[in-house]
Amino acid sequence: MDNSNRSSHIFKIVAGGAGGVGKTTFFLRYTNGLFLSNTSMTVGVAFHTRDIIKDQAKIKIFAWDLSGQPRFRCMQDTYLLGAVAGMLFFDLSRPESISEVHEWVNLLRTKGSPSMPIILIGTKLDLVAPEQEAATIKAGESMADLLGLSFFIKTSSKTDVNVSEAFDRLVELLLQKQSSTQRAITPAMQVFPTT
Ligand SMILES: Nc1nc2c(ncn2[C@@H]2O[C@H](COP(=O)(O)OP(=O)(O)OP(=O)(O)O)[C@@H](O)[C@H]2O)c(=O)[nH]1
Ligand SMILES: [Mg+2]
Repeated sequence: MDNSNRSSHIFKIVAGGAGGVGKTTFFLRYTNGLFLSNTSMTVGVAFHTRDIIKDQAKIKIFAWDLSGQPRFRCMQDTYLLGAVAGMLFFDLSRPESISEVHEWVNLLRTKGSPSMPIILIGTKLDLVAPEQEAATIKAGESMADLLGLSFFIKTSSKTDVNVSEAFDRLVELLLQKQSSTQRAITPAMQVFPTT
């Protein structure tokens, strides 16, 4: 197969959210296809990567998985530099964990790029009682609307629900953003040809 006309993209993504909500487990499911029931808390920051192909484009995802433990917050700012998107997490089976999302949005928008798309991910769907599911999902959707986030998605790393879908939708968004930026700068480049 001829790969020569495929473009390459590198997307640096940062992830945040309260301690223990399942960030690291989510990335391990995506990058290794595994579910770990006994992860240790992340010390400071962890790094995950995966290569994918979407719409003929070769994409490298670099994800910086920031620990949710407040004691590491002071050393995390540098990892936000150059990030093109954010993934923020809360635990659907522990609805109070959504209250930290606001603070994470502020951190990403002030120390990272103010215009970066941020998505909200509800984790551990497998632990949510059926009668509580509708209310928890509504809380996630309302929070995403309130904070101007790109979308909310419910997931389970344990039963592998919506993990790849969350990345697919985010990558699609980033590709669209990049192509609209390119369209916006192309006319100027035509005025000043380089040849
Ligand atoms: N049942 C269930 N448990 C999960 C799921 N995702 C994560 N867990 C468990 O939740 C616990 C904490 O997960 P982590 O991924 O370490 O949480 P974290 O957000 O990275 O935590 P910090 O690194 O401290 O910020 C682990 O015991 C996981 O196995 C899930 O989808 N379902
Ligand atoms: Mg972790």
